[in-house]
Amino acid sequence: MENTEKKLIQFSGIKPTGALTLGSYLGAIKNWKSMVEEYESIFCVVDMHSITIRLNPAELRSNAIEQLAYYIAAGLDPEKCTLFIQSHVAAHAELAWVLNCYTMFGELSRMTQFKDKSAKHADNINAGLFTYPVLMAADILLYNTDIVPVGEDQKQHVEICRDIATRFNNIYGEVFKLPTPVLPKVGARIMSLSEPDKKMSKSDDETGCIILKDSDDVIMRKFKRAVTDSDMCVRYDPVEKKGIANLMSIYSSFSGKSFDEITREFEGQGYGTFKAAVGELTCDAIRPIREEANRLLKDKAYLEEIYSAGAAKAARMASRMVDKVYKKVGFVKKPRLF
Ligand code: ATP
Ligand code: LTN
Repeated sequence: MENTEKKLIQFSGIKPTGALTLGSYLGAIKNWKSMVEEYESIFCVVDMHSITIRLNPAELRSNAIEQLAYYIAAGLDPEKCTLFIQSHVAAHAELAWVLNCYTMFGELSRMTQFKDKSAKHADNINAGLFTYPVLMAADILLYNTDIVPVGEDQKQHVEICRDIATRFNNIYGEVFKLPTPVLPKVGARIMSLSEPDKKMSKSDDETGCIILKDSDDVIMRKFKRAVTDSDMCVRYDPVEKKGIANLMSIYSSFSGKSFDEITREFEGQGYGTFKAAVGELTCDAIRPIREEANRLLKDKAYLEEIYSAGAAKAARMASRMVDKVYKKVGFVKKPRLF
């Protein structure tokens, strides 16, 4: 018998501030893909979140399209997922404004990402950087989202989203569903290859960060230069052996092998052999994605079709929530404008 039960909803997004990294692939996209059959899936290219830092407009536009191509190439089938660009669905900005008025200055001041980014961009601590988690809460709450698959650094933002939703619900009744952050078991925090006590991040150093666009040669070179230790034993110890623990997480994430299995596999072998093995596994996993993304990028009309259909579907879902929220806070019912 056909299962007619409604699926739970997963929603997530990535900023098109640069090329996608191995960190966002293992921490987010790979996990999204593993849940597409089980959940109704909505994935967004969050371009509005990207302008809290100064970016070249042409670059932002091409990053957004490229990111969409990578979503599809990584296996997020547009027939099974709603894929869209955030700025195409006005409801995100509309709900974000309302939620701004239900979010406290104090709670936003405690956000780790705000503290980190304002230290890094001390000359441009704009209000958008501060209220960034409110827009993210709007993204999530618009779609009655059940789960938000993200890397570890975003867990705090999903938690503040729950706090904002709870505050609103306590005043107006059960308007928002409370979302749960879902982190991958391995790979929730991939570290930089050159500075293994820092998160791998597209806005940081080039040698420590693998981007999905990197050629096999570049990927192998970056792994060969990865910072390790002088102990020469492939053993999982994220405190004393950060570099090796990070490489083991990458290897485990791609192979599905446990840390013990990996230790046994590389027993008595030098770090050189292990680094090359992690590099090869990464190349084998990423190569087909890169090739498919390059193929898709030659067909701009197809990509436009996907993001247009995605935005139309997302806008239909999101406008229902905006209408409900506007009514709750006391706005006059919107007339039909055209
Ligand atoms: P930026 O450097 O511009 O802040 P970023 O490289 O951290 O960006 P995001 O766009 O912020 O990437 O992240 C996209 C998603 O990937 C989020 O869910 C985030 O938690 C996850 N993610 C990013 N980097 C990593 C990482 N190094 N390890 C695990 N998950 C990550
Ligand atoms: N803040 C996230 C990106 C993001 C997001 C979202 C993730 C924006 N809106 C909604 C999950 C759900 C980041 O910086 N990576």
